[in-house]
Amino acid sequence: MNIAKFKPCLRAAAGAVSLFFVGLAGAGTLEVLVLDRDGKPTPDAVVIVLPAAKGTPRNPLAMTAVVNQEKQQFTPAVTVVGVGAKVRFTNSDPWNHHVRLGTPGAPVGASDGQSVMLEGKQDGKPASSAVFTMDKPGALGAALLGCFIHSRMSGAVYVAESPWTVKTNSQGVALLEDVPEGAASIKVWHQAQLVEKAPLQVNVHSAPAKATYQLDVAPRRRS
Ligand SMILES: [Cu+2]
Repeated sequence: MNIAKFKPCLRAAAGAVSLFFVGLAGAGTLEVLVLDRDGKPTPDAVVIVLPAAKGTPRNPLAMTAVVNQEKQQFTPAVTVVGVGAKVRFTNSDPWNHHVRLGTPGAPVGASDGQSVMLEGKQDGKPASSAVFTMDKPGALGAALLGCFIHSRMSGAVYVAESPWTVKTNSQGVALLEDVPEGAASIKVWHQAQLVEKAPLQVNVHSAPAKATYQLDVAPRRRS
């Protein structure tokens, strides 16, 4: 931006202009729309923004989270946390479930995976739960959730390698705030996208920017 252009304004309304410059504190908002192979908005994709400049978003990543097992589903389906976060799994169904934490690419039941069986909830008793500490960031550290009894149960916990990591909403949109101005790359993680795609390069300004990222797959929707 050319500061010289604003000199007349500075003289005219110094107060208003200084407010304007506070707004340009070197960060912007980025709205990322994730589409599947067929161009449909994709919920529960994890958008990771890696800015070249340093900064800190106002809202830090969650260091605790709860994933519920109810109606034979992990809810929420995808959880984004910071490195070292403690995630509690609670079985609210009346029947038993496993919490299986698989590593992407590893066969089910591989020895490096962790699992625990949570007994079904009985009337008048608290639901059984277990806490896992999530300490491996990035795609290789993502925990793919499953249950040995109910094969349709799936989900994921993504441990963010960047403080700008947000999952897409039901409209396939992730809103990232306080992204430092300048160059940034956008990566998208989705459980169904097995081959990592090249990051998208964007330039973040103080004005809200939009970007679209298309996956190579059409993930199955949750019923
Ligand atoms: Cu189960």
